[in-house]
Amino acid sequence: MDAAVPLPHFFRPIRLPRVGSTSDEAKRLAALAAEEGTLVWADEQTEGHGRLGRTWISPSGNLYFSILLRPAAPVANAMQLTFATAIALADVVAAVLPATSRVGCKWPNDVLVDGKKVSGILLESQANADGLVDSLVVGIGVNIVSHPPPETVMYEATSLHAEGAGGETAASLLQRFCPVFLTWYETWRRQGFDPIRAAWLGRAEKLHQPVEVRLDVGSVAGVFVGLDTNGAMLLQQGDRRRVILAGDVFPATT
Ligand code: BT5
Repeated sequence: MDAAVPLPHFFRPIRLPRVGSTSDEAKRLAALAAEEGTLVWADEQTEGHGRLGRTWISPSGNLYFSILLRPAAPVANAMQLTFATAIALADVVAAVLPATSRVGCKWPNDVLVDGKKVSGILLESQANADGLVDSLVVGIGVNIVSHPPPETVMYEATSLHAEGAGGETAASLLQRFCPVFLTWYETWRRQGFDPIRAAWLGRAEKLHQPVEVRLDVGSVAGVFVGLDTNGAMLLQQGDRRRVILAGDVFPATT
């Protein structure tokens, strides 16, 4: 790690010029008993991925890193940390952009600037025999200097430089992010999901608006009315309230 990038003691950084995926590397280290706080940061990824094995486009100049956590929590609750991570990122992104930028959180795992995706988050957990978390890897990609063109992504992308934060680098953003993340992680450990959910809803994109959620198979439409106690999306369809566990949210088409 650069001496120029001091991080709180919690973090145990490992910097690589290039790797397949920082999350795959963090999972490999987790299996070798690496400690909580291990942080794998790469300048470039050759096999960066998102949910469902989708590609995360990862040229050099942007930020790619993964944090290994070992919270003493049921694995079912661990996904709540997606929201803690998104709030921390949104706080940091908002702090470096012009005050006129609208920084929002899109369910479940994106940070948007004026409706465009600047960052993606991927949580991958491993449970022990009791259903508790053995390891949890939080993978984060932030577009700093460049972003993919519209024809290559399913949701319009942007970068910090494109949005007016031309002075930021991968290192400077990582340095800003780590202490903020740690504060939210501590809040979650001490107080549970409620404060995280409230903060996330305060930045939620499309809350109380009609949306279309594309599922594994097919899609559903409704009004996005909130999050349940584990972070699932609550979708109101007339008198019926549906709980959506996974999907991709788009503005309603009708
Ligand atoms: C995500 O997945 O948004 C989570 C991405 C997590 C990436 C980090 S980088 C460090 C760590 N190591 C990894 O291997 N992964 C993590 P999802 O919601 O499934 O969105 C993926 C979709 O976003 C793709 O199918 C593209 O449409 C789009 N996409 C790909 N690269 C992008 C980029 N650089 N910027 C914006 N959108 C992108």
